[in-house]
Amino acid sequence: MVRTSLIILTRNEVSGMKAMLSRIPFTTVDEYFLVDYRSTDGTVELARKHKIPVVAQRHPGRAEAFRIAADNARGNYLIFFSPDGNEDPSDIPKIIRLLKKGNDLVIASRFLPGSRNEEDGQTFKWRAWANMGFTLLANLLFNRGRPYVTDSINGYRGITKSAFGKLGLDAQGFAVEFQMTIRAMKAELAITEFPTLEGPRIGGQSTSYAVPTGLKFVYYFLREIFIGV
Ligand SMILES: Nc1nc2c(ncn2[C@@H]2O[C@H](COP(=O)(O)OP(=O)(O)O)[C@@H](O)[C@H]2O)c(=O)[nH]1
Ligand SMILES: [Mg+2]
Repeated sequence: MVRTSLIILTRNEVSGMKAMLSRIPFTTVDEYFLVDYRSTDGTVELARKHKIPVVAQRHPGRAEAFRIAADNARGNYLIFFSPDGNEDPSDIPKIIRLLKKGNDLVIASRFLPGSRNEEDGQTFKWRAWANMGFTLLANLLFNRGRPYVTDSINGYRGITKSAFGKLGLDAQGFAVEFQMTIRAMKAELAITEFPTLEGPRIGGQSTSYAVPTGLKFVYYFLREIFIGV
């Protein structure tokens, strides 16, 4: 029986994949596959060489990748992992444990005591500050009276397939995690976090550019207000 599905999200991530392959605890999940958007750097070939099934994505964006992943996954628990170096693969069993305990959404947080985020040690932590601002607003508007969520946008997370289906996520690109968190708050799902250690990117390049991504966040945030509960 397939209960846990590990989904690896890639868009030209061959260096990170090479570094992560031996560290991903594949034996702790029931199935795993890659959702890849048109990588041209050997990511897909590397995955195939290691017998990792590949689902090819036609339209770009993490949101689209999440939806394709949920359509293809056979498990009740979906774990999203990005092999770009930022995410610590040894957290995967923690996410599974917390889902199996009955949580609907489990987020690896870069802002809880004991965690680390990529910008720690820098004077200007633009990304972290923007994240904290969006996260504060999401909590104030949509999460009243419930435990504070500290990292509403981290992509490193797990969710039950049924919760994923209920949320009807229709965001585009990098806003999907933020929309997922807000809608989980609105639906009063059980959300929990645990501290994670964010590592530096390994090779490749981020395609999340601060200004367009930030504007998307503002748009989707306002949209959630207008849509209502
Ligand atoms: N499947 C899929 N993965 C993507 C897409 N865009 C980015 N990714 C992956 O998502 C992860 C995070 O992307 P990245 O650009 O590093 O964003 P950042 O971590 O927020 O800077 C990486 O593993 C990327 O390879 C996409 O359109 N489809
Ligand atoms: Mg990243």
